[in-house]
Amino acid sequence: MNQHILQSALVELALPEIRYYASTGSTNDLAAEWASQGAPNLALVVANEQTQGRGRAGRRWYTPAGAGLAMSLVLRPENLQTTQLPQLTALGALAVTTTLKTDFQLPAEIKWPNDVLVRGKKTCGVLVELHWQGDSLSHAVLGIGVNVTPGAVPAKANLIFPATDLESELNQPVNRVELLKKILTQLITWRARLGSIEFLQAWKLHLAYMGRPVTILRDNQEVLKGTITGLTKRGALQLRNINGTIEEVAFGEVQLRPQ
Ligand code: BT5
Repeated sequence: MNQHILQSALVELALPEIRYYASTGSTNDLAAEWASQGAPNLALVVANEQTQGRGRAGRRWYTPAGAGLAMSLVLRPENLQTTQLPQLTALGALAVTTTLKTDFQLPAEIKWPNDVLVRGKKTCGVLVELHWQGDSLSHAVLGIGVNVTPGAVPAKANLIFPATDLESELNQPVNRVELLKKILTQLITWRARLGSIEFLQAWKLHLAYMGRPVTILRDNQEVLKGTITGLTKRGALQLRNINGTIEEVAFGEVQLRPQ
């Protein structure tokens, strides 16, 4: 992977600008910095390695050199409605899930709110960061990390949930640039449908643990237990608790575990 290869492979997508880095701290940081200097909507940052890759709530995301995909897209508010902001994480997860299902025939699912699982193991994580100027959104950065080769999967001691990579699940090599192109193609398609019924239905269709009992944790403390029944219009998770009452979990710093 290099700047030239990326640029020629992605030419059909007509992205305004692409920046490739052999190694960087976090692509989300680079995209945010670039956005603050005027990067256009859909400006793309890709790195071969991240040394300070981030998950949510200060957790780490591992991207060793040559083993995964690490990318961040700048999204500009003039192209976004406030009600759509919580769905940006789903946009990333849906783009990866539909790519894995359609182009690789893998049984991919979305572990609400931000993970993509293959056969119950985490293969991808999404991190959306919103940057505000006072009350108005300056830009959003949508970051996606995908494990491509076994080298991308951290040691068990560093994991809070089982993980895997695409090559192990497929038992064949995966070209990272082609994978990136497919994910971005899906992302651009779903981006145009953000907030639509079709978007919500696809998200729901790919939800992991639908109809199954799960536990919701916040800061490692159990906050709710119930059976997943679906999603609200805005994308909050719906659970039926032990009393039969439907409760909603709004997007936030929560973690979901199967029981
Ligand atoms: C995420 O957070 O899953 C969001 C990950 C987003 C990464 C992308 S890469 C491009 C962009 N630039 C960044 O700096 N970040 C984004 P969370 O749900 O908080 O999960 C974090 C947890 O996942 C960690 O605490 C580990 O247990 C686990 N983890 C870390 N690296 C992993 C990997 N490569 N594969 C599977 N699990 C991993």
